[in-house]
Amino acid sequence: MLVQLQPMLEIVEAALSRRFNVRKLWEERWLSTEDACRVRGIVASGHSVVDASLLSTFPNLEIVASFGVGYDHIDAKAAARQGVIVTNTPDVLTGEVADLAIGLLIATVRQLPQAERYLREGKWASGPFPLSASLREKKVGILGLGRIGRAIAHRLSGFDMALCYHARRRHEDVNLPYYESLAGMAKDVDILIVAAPGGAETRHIVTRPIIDLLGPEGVIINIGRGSVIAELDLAAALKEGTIGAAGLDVFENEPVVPAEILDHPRSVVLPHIGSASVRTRNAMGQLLVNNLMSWFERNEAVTPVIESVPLLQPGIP
Ligand code: 8YV
Repeated sequence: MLVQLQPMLEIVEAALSRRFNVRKLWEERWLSTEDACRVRGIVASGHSVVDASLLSTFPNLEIVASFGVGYDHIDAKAAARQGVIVTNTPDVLTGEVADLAIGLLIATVRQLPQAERYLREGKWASGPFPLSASLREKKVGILGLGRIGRAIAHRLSGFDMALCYHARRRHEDVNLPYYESLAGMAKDVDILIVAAPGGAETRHIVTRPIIDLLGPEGVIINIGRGSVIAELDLAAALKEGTIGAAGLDVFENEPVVPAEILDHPRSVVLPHIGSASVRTRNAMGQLLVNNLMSWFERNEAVTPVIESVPLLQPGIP
């Protein structure tokens, strides 16, 4: 038996119910102890918290299959201690999220949503839209050089802009300037693109001093996780003008967006749509289903997260 924590795409739910006995936890709210013992898999998505206490409710749990690449909502270490593997949906969304980062970057710097609103509000007849900032001759720093950070760098390499990155370690196979310190990079760049995953290690690594180093013309783009940026610091920096603009697809307490960010004339805000195309969400759903099928048919996972890999190696109990 599987328990599903939240509603999912119809085609994912249909594929799951064709193959498995699925219980929808948000509808039932409660399972008998007998049923809890029958649960062998959890189907989770980006917002369903899977902590040690939930994991321990299911003594015969084998797998948590999550919809999305980020899994900061799942305690993967606690799962590993319980012998439970966790899978996510990497790769299939990389290009989509990187495309969105580029769109958000251009929209923020060239003020595309603001210009469109100007036209729709009938203001064009009374004069041209005010001139925007420019991407030309700007230096971009990417925070986080995982799959998505790399795909953003790849796209930006065609933009004729200076690029660099900060990550936990230097990536020897990448020919871009590396900054060991985030502050060092923030001091040198005009635009900071956050492509780092969420979780305890990256929580609030972008705080007011880092934001201020970008300067009053500086721009921050976030398509990683809202928790990476101390959001109230960003709101204050925007209000006080120590940073120029922000383009955000992710927030600390989604779907809540602080009023100071929402109301700022140079903020561009999106409702976490990085991977949200029909094509990519279907591919993510298919990968989630493949992980479950492969686990229950062959005891193999297609895309286990790093914390689960030791559990899948033969010889390790
Ligand atoms: C989804 C994401 O919005 O993959 C991720 O980590 O943040 C997004 O692709 C989310 O997973 C939907 O549940």
